[in-house]
Amino acid sequence: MLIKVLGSGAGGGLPQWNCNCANCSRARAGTDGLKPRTQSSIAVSQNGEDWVLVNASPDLLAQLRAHPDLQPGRSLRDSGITAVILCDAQIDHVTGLLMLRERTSPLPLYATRPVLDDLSSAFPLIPLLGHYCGVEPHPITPGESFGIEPLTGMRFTPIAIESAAPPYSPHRNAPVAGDNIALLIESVATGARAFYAPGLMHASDTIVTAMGAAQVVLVDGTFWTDTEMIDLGLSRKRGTEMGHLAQCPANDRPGTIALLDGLPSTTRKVLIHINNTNPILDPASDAHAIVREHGIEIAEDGMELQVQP
Ligand code: HKS
Ligand code: ZN
Ligand code: ZN
Repeated sequence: MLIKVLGSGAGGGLPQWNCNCANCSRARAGTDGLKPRTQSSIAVSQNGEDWVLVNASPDLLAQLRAHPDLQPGRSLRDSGITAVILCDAQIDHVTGLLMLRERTSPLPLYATRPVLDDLSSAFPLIPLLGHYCGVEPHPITPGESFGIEPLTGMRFTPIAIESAAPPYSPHRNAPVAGDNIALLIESVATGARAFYAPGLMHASDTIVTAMGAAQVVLVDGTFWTDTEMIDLGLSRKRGTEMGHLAQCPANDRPGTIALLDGLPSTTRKVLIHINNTNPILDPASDAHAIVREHGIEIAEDGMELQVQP
């Protein structure tokens, strides 16, 4: 099973268009080795020809151009992207659906009921796409595994997580189960398993178990500290208030470094959905060194992860 990291950044990417923080300024200038990052999304395939997109970023078209291998070219109008699975309804994870409107058949879209509801009302991408290719909605339920037609031998298990519905959602302040999911992706034939959670606020026992069962874990790398945006004067909210667990411990709770330390040393651990403010993006920073000392990788656009049992 192969995973391609199409985008490794959080919403806004790196550099973020309106940001002049140290990371964005240096990424813009092309100095100091800070690589630009598009907004988070991965593509997964078993056979290298049929791909499922997990989250559809606003940068989708640029990401597809950067990955010609996602284009098998089997007919005059064709794409390797068979279906899209959504982890939530955040703008940085769903806006790319609009970029798929030229499809010649309805887009198979796998998402929870609350996410499909948000995309049918508050941010009505689904009815809107009805005027173009149309959407074939497949409601998914946390805890219930599903398959996707042409991707034989692959199974997907949504796991409910505590995070946050998007700011525009009617359940922003009244969360419901299924607003956010993590995804366990497996190849039934080989036993290869990957865990993907670009937004994670708290690791429940179910989440820890799912991460422990995977050979590759891609997890929320948004913030280095819980107060990162506050400390920079960029927000009044903590990471946890925005649905993101930081790498460092906070509020008497372990951070993602400690969480990943609890996994077997053979597990490949990767931080993804990294915000432009996060010091780990600077290869010369202490934060970067600390993460690497813990055997944790920092996702980059174009990164390929071969998942093997
Ligand atoms: C910046 C943004 C920070 C950022 C925050 C979040 C906030 C919002 C919410 C996020 C993301 C990027 N790039 N989506 O100003 O530096 O309140 O739910 O998900 O991708 S969380
Ligand atoms: Zn985000
Ligand atoms: Zn910045």
